[in-house]
Amino acid sequence: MPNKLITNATLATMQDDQSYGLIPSAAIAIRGNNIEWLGPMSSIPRRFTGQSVERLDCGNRLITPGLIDCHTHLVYAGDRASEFEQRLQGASYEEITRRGGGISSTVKQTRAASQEALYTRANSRLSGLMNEGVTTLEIKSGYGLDCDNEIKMLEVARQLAETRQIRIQKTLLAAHAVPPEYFDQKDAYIDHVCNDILPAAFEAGLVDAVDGFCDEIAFSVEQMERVFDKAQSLGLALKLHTEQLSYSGGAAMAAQRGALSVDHLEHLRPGEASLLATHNTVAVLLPGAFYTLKETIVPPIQALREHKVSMAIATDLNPGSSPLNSLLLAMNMACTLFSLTPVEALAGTTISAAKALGMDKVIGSLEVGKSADLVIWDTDNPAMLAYQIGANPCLSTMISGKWRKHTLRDNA
Ligand code: DI6
Ligand code: FE
Repeated sequence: MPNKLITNATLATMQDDQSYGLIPSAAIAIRGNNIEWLGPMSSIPRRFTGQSVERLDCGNRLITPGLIDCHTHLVYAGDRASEFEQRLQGASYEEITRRGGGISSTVKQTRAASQEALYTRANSRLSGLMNEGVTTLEIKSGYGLDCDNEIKMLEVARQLAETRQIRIQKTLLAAHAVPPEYFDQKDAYIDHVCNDILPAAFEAGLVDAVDGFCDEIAFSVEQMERVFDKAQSLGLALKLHTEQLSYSGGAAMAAQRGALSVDHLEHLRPGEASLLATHNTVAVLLPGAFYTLKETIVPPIQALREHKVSMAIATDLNPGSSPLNSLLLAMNMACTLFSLTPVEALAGTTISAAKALGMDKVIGSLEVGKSADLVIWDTDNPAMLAYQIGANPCLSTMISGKWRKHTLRDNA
């Protein structure tokens, strides 16, 4: 692979979550998979000015780190459009769940689907995200709820990572809902997760982290602690869906165990923000679910900000509470619905999202030594990314030093 030099760029380096880290009239040099140098055009090192270096002039356009969608349920079968209609007639998400709809209805369809069928559907959703500059995403299981089907979902995630030019983190979310065969036996299902599903998926090399849904309609803090005990005994990282529909205390528990992230957080108590800060746990905000469920209680953003908690933003792409196939739109929603600034929104899908996946040593910012994952945008102003609705200014994407989408060159 030839070394590459991208010139005439406006770099938003995103080296921390407080500013864009803008370098105007800049260049960025890539050797192999990594960023080797970046800085002003006036000080490009000589070794990058030779004939053998592949050069690209980007006409002062903006370059950011590759976007990271750190919370998705990308792999599932079917859809829940009929529940959308029921909710519009007044039924709540919880009521639909208690009637046997909700997550259970996707479980039924996902269990019935072949691995190939799941791959085909997930692959087309993945293309939508990748076209907007996503270079890394996380995929959760959680619609199989037994050994074979949870593994089937994670195998699809692995297959996507092998066949598409994308970085994928796999999260086991077996404690997402109670499957029908364990009706009214939540504790027995949690035993099954700890004794069978988690060890089997781990043995198969399919688990980077373990997640759960801590809520009245799902699992209690005590039940999640049992899953986390098992996960930690295997050395796995933790994440938790919590404080989404009601307050449970799950975020405090997860943070105290050093979880990578706690996700949703509409009902987080402002006084708990300091715990997240102390334990370096990222607050993952999911405005697509807030919007879809017409929630009115907003996560305690000001408290998170004051305590300098890293805030990530993700799509939560799933068929029920967030059928949102656009990370740029999630950024826009985070600004309009949660009052994040455009800087916070971009940090939320770059450096803070990398932290939420435990990958911030490798990706998430434009920094010497990190992987050359970047996006060239058809603008010179980073605020445009969160500002526009339904536009896609992504021109070119590079992952690990290799071009993927490359409209800028192809149309030149
Ligand atoms: N919270 C969510 O928003 C998703 N899972 C969860 O625990 C919803 C998943 C679904 O409705 O299918
Ligand atoms: Fe989710």
